[in-house]
Amino acid sequence: MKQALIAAALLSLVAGASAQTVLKIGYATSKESHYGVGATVFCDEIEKGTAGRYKCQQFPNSALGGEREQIEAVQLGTQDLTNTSTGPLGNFLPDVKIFDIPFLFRDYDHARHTMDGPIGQDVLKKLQTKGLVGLAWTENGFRHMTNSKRAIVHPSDAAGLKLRTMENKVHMEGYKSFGLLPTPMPFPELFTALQQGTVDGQENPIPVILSSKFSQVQKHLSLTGHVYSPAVLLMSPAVWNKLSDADKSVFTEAAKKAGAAQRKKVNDDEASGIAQLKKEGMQVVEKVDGEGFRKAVAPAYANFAKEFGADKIAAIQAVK
Ligand code: EAX
Repeated sequence: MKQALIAAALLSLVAGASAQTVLKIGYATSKESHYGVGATVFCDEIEKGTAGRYKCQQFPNSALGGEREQIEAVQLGTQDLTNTSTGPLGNFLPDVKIFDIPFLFRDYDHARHTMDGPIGQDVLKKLQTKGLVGLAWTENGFRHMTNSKRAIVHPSDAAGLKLRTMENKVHMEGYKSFGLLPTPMPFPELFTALQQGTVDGQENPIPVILSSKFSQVQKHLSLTGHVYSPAVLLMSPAVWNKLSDADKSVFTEAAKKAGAAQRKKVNDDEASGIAQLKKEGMQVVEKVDGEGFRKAVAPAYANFAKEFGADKIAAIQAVK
């Protein structure tokens, strides 16, 4: 009897020590891309920090679906984690949409300080009210236009082009003011749409243009930098709520490190990516008429002010 008890206790100890939860994490681009770099740092850190009780299985290249679908799955708890752009996230939590206003952020420092400061952290916390745990802001980057028709220098060059956008109303409204014809479409459909000419162009940060090999299907790249594209590491409350406080801080710290690594990869791609894309045959307009694009979108700011509050927009613009 006693021996049986000891054996049972030993067995459960062994089982406990080896109990391992494998978390599914999905993202749009390749494992080598900025999202993959962030995801890998996160996964390594939680595995280390929990002595192997948690590890990940990664699903790059939109294997688990488009970003809207993945966010929904995380909300439902059928997927544990996603590292996603905020493109469709405003449809879940409207507060996120303010960050999608074209030409809101001056540069990377401004955007990162805003996301890491009280304004960004407040929105990150609010995701909880929509059944999503925002572990940390990561990053997609400033978005630039590509197309198969012509070099874009001024808004007049953009006018009339059919441009794929994310499922994002703020982007669509802003881009209409450039004269573009916005066509929302999930990312996994984009390469084929470009290849078949269903749309003339698209806009994405350099890390996405590089890792998705858009140089194969787009001739022109213009460094418009017309909007900042934040990204976020989202976790399902179904998993989060089961974590001990100690594990929660392991996950949060891991996510912060992931965000830092992802931003560093964005920096590196920005630094070396233009030359690479030229080598792959793209014609690059580096000196875009930024002033012209800013002026074109200025009237739309009246609507943005109505939707988000002029004071909220000004508060972001004032971040140093
Ligand atoms: O998050 O849909 C998009 O254009 C996104 O920028 C891409 O999926 C990476």
